[in-house]
Amino acid sequence: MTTAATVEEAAPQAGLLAAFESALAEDSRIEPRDWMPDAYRATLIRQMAQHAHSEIIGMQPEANWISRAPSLRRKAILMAKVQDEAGHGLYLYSAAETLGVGRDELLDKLHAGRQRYSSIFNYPTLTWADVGAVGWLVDGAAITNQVPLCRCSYGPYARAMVRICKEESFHQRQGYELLLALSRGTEAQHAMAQDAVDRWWWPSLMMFGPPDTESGHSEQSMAWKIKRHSNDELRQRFVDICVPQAEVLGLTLPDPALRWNEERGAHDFGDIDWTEFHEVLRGNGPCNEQRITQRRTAHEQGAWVREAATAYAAKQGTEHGEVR
Ligand code: BYC
Repeated sequence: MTTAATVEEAAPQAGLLAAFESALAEDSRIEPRDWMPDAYRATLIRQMAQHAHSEIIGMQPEANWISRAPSLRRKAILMAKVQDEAGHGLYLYSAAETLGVGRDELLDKLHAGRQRYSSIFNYPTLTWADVGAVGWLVDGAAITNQVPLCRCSYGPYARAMVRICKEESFHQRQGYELLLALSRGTEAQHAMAQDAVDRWWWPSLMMFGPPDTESGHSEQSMAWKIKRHSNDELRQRFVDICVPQAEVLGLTLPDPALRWNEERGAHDFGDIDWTEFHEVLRGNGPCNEQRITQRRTAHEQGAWVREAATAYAAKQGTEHGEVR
């Protein structure tokens, strides 16, 4: 039964919802102090946290090669890239904080296995060529997915993505250039590059998420203009971008079904092994255990830094006469 009191409560709520919906319709940004539906906030927290976690876990497979980079130039580039990933994590955790969740809380959830990070980082980087394949394919897939996020309806996320995408495009180019050098190198180097592409191609396609028919969040996220394109649309775009790039590289994409479809104006490609994707999401990928263990250890070992920073901030506050 609707009472007078519930009608009164519902009226301002309806006004707020209308303001939120008209902001979306006008394509203007929702900002932290604006009213937003709880489910919109929760969806953003889930996606942004998963994204931030992916950035910091993504440091591991590449950091694995810093000490073995084949030249000073390659080492400097790789170190800069891995540092950039840490920075991307920071932008994203900060953007998530504007939704009312602290970084500590999000990290606790990651460490407890209650929030995800991208499936792609559960694969090993076995050879130096993997650094190239990660740059070309993983960062390439990331850019394809993330450029539309620069137009995400939530302001802080959209703005963080602008800077992240600029840096990601440098990452993608370094990977491409590295693979090109290997592909045009000795026979053994070419084979190493091909082997890396063979192993990273399919997992890169999985980064875009499940097919549209199984993507539970897409429809609502697209209505809210958090996502601008569906998982399958972006995956198709990525395949179409990669095919001519692979030709220039002189490397073969490991999919016999890959061919241009004149009618669709796009490439057809083979079936993705979704069982593998779901196994990785369930924690059964080749490196899930290793990645999360290393992350927890790094967090524990960094406790003294957080304590020192807190003590320093408190001291600064006291010296300036502030009460904290
Ligand atoms: N891995 O309904 P769906 C980077 C989950 S960082 C794991 O389609 P949504 C980089 C999904 O969370 C790359 N889980 O979901 C860093 C959902 O789980 P629940 C990270 C995945 O959110 C360092 C379920 O499957 N990029 O590039 O609408 C070095 C159903 O999926 C994955 C981002 O995070 C996956 N691949 O769409 C180099 C970008 N895919 O809630 C590079 C931002 C799906 O049902 N995120 N799931 O348990 C997004 O754009 C979207 O969240 C996704 C998924 C397209 C990934």
